[in-house]
Amino acid sequence: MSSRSDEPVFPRHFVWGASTAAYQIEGAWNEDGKGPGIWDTFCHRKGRIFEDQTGDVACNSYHLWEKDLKCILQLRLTHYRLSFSWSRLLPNGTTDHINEKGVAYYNRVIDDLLANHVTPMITLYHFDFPQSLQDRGGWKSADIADIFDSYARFCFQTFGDRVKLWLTINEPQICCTMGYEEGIFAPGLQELGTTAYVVGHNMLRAHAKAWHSYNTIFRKQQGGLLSLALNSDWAEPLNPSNPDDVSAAKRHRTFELGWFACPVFSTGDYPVAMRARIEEISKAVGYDGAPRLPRFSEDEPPVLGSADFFALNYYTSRKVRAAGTSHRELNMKTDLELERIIDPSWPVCGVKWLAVVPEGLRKLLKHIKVEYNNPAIYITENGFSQIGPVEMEDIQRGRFYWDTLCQVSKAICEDGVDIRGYFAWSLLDNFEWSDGFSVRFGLFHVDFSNEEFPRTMYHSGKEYAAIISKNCQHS
Ligand code: GBH
Repeated sequence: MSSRSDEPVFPRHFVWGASTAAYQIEGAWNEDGKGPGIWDTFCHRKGRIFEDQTGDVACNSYHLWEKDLKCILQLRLTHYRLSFSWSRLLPNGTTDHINEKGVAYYNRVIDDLLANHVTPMITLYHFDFPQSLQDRGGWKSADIADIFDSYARFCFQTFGDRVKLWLTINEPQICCTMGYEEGIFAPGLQELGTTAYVVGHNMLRAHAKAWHSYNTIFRKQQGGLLSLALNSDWAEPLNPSNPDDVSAAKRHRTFELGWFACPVFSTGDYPVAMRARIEEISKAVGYDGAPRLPRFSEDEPPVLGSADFFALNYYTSRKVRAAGTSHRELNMKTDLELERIIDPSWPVCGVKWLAVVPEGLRKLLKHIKVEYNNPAIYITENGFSQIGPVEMEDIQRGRFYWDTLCQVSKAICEDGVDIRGYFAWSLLDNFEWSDGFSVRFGLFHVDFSNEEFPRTMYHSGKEYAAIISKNCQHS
């Protein structure tokens, strides 16, 4: 296969998807036996979220699933990525109590997808952690790994006859930093020093246990694939001829992607440079406690190899400059000692963090190929947001999908990256975490002021659908 013109081309069985997450779309936060999650608690406290909005109702997808299905079919997606609300299935987080109505809801979604020849990809945990487990220490507590493993086994047992693509944890790096160190995301903790590393460690332990459970108990019969979704920006040095910037950019990649990708895909342990850096900074700050970055135990299922494919969430890029920190407290900022810069030539859309850099995705994909032994890659999230007055004719966003998919096509055809699929974030406008409903990522517009929550395809959705229909032979 070769690309002759600017037209993107894709392998025959390329997967075309869109993604959502339970808390962002479902609503029905306390209905039909669902237990509370940390995002319920977080949003119900005032002052956390844009205009104190919540996901209590969101897109009401719990009641309006048929509308979502119509959107999926209108786009002619081959795959749909959604997440399970852990506390809708297991209200207190453990298998002591199973909520049959939650099981029935996801059974219906899965069965409807399959009846319409759409393949589900399920994320077991996308930020909405059960509150009762949070009350017991959440991801800080070592025993969470076994509890997660039981939840995962329950899901494989219940849904795995039909679900063949699984993601355990969505964006552990974001959960650790934003949830436990910066406090911008639930559970809203601001614990400096070691917490983020401990949380990340328990997430990796949990993930590895779930993969091994799948591998030994379910794989033979169910034949599915399992991974975890890792987020990463593309980072390059602000001044490529300044060695300090070069190593700062490398450090950025190591701490963001390498933190989780290296143990799973490369060495079975954290990056050597990450451990060395944390030790160096800890020493410089005068810290003499236990090592901040934990070690994996030989008595536990190995984390190396605990993924059947590489799942990547990519949104943006940064230029990176080395920058000393003035107040030397122990946190990830001090460990990193760098500044992240948006190149003035990059258009920024919607949210202020999202500089549009499609070529950064291609560079990142190539980096993953080289660094992590040429894995099969699914791009499990990528998107572009709108802010302010709604524009149904979102020409710029339509162009974004085109440009991005051209870069993906080049990564496949020219760089030989093994990319299996692309999932747009998101199927629908939805509850965008701290930004509430002020930021819209959907291929479909949702009118939140109308109690029917009508979904209407944006121009960009049509563009995406056109690329799909051109490149995909539907069975
Ligand atoms: C994903 O997270 C989530 O998986 C998804 O649920 C979410 O809706 C989607 O992206 C869109 O945000 O301001 O430079 O310090 C991406 C996580 C967290 C990435 C905030 C950008 C801001 C970094 N995002 N982060 S910055």
